[in-house]
Amino acid sequence: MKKTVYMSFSTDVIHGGHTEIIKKAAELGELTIGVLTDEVVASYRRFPILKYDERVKLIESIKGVKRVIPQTTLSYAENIRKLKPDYVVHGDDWVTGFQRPIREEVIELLNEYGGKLVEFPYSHLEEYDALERRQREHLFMPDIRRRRLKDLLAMKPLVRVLEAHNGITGLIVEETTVVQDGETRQFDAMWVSSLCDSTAKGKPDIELLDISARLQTVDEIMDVTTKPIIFDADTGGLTEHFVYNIRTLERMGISAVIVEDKTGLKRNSLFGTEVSQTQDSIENFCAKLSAGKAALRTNDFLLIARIESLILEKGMEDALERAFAYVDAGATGIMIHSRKKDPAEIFEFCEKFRRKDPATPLVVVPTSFNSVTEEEFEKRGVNIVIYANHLTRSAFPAMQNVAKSILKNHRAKEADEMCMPIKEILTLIPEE
Ligand code: SPV
Ligand code: MG
Repeated sequence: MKKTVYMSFSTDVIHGGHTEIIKKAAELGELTIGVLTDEVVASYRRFPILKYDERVKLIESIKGVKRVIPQTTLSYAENIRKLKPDYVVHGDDWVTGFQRPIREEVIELLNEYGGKLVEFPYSHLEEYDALERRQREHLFMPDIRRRRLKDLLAMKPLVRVLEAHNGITGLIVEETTVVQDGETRQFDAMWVSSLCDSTAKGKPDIELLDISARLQTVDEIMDVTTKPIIFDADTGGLTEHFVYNIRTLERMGISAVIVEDKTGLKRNSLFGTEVSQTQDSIENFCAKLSAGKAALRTNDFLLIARIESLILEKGMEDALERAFAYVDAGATGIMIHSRKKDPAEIFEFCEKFRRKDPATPLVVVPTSFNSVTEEEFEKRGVNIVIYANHLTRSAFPAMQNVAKSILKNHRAKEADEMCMPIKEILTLIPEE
């Protein structure tokens, strides 16, 4: 009987290196190719320029390919168990690096029934590397980048976002990957928080940084990363200004803006009612949203209205009334905020909102109600989870400790173990 062969592909640029390995694999037997779904590709490599269906068509048309099926995790386990191929074929580039555990799992699974892993030398041609670099360059471009949050929302039930406030924190959000249970996890997008942007500049979070300063931060992040950006626009300021600023944000390639329904001197929401803060009227805020929506030039950008009723203890009914009014006025997303540790009020809002509105993306910022997992949020209809300040809150205490250690010891030796080695710091910055 003819032997069976399995390979997996994530690429959206087919070159001679790929067709060569496919040819060799097909010589071993009947070849099935598992095409990684968009969600998996985006979770470990980069956002695919060609969507899954297109990539399937490309692979199907290559000589030697008998059949194409989806591979829905980076792990091969599901497809190997289903197909029990005689051979799994891969380039030898996964012997080291983050794919190593995936490879080890493949070997274990094959050993269970006597299958074999066949590895061909990976072709390191400069022109292939250049091709991949060019695809990546593409992802930096504003028109391509802007749309990506909407694409992600269509691709996966929950989008995971972490705050970034400069180039290096942007790179941490962009690059950090963990491999767990055959699955890779990364952050999908970045939050440019008013709190963290202000804190990084040593200023209070009271809408003190002007739009130029805020956009300078965004520009710095955009220069070195490709993931979509959600911009915290505080109250959006005067409607007469907001209509200009929202266009600028859209033109720069930001993917979404969140505006909160407060007015006057804005204070950080986590102060709640401990400081005086005023909520805008539904009418005024709806007018701001409608004007902002009308000013947009594309259909790619999300205008997310943030409801402060629970923060300001105005009650659930007020929060819900506002949510529906804001969507009617043109908001294309809703963020509900709370500073309670107990997530009950957030859950209640999500349930009641979803009963009437199953589609509008729902955003939460679980700084206080941080015991809730992403899976629980997903079950309750949340689409975007923003970890809004965690790189700021982790970095600065570490710096204070190092500063204190140097002062106490009159030298830096003791502080060294708290510091990343210089060699590692250098690897944080990707080489061009
Ligand atoms: C921010 O990160 O600046 C926010 C979220 O607006 S919060 O700090 O919780 O108000
Ligand atoms: Mg803010």
